[in-house]
Amino acid sequence: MRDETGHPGVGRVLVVIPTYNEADNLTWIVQRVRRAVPSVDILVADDNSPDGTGAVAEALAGQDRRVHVLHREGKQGLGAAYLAGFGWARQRGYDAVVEMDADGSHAPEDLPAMLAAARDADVVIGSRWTRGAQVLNWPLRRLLLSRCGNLYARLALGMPVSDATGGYRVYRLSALDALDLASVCSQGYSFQVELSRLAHRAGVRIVEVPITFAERERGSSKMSPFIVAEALWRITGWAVADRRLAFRRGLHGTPTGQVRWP
Ligand SMILES: Nc1nc2c(ncn2[C@@H]2O[C@H](COP(=O)(O)OP(=O)(O)OP(=O)(O)O)[C@@H](O)[C@H]2O)c(=O)[nH]1
Ligand SMILES: [Mg+2]
Repeated sequence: MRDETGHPGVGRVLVVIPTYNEADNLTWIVQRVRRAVPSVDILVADDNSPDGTGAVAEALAGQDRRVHVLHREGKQGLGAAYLAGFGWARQRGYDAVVEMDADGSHAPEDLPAMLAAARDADVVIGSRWTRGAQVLNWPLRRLLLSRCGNLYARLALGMPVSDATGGYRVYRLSALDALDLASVCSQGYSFQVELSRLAHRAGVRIVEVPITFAERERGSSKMSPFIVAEALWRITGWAVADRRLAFRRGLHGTPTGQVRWP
């Protein structure tokens, strides 16, 4: 029997959309996903948004059986919402999850190319900083923050990834199973860097696909100085821990298998 929720070469795909006060954006983004890739299911992971996003999500789920809602108690950060979404997907036997913002920055129209790349990859990162990508309407300070943040992450952590902070991704569930998700502690942007780091170290196949990223037009950003500071100190902490471990290994010749990475 044909699996009507399957995407060719990838299997059952769940697009996880975390929301906090995105009532003005959610219907628009869900409709665009449904048009761009009819084969996927959608999970809205809402942190009890005061603006009624949860009710908008319920209305969408009532009209479309492929749209689901995960109501969470309160605002606990992007990372926690995604981990809950990954767990939801695992319990229901999905083969891959997609991370996508609700604010329109991640164009659903780019998803077919990302899913095509996922046929031969474990993790697909929709990159703003690879050849062919476009970033529309971002102010200079955001461009600089993203470029510098990515440069720092790449150099500090030695990852060959152009957009380690980017939040538009496809993960195969089998790849997530290879990562120690219980160790993840990031809340904001650093969640994306932390998962990139875990994936890189687990040796799973990471591929980047150029995307067209656009500044949000409606609703307000949840970016904060705390989120930027968290990324900075976590990346620095991981880099220091990596170097200490490499030094200890050099000193004692400790086999990799006996070392627990921080
Ligand atoms: N469930 C949940 N979703 C969140 C939380 N914080 C942010 N989000 C959602 O995560 C996505 C990204 O958040 P944005 O506010 O767009 O943050 P950003 O994209 O890093 O920043 P901008 O580029 O300024 O928009 C959006 O869909 C938000 O609604 C949270 O604490 N819980
Ligand atoms: Mg955004």
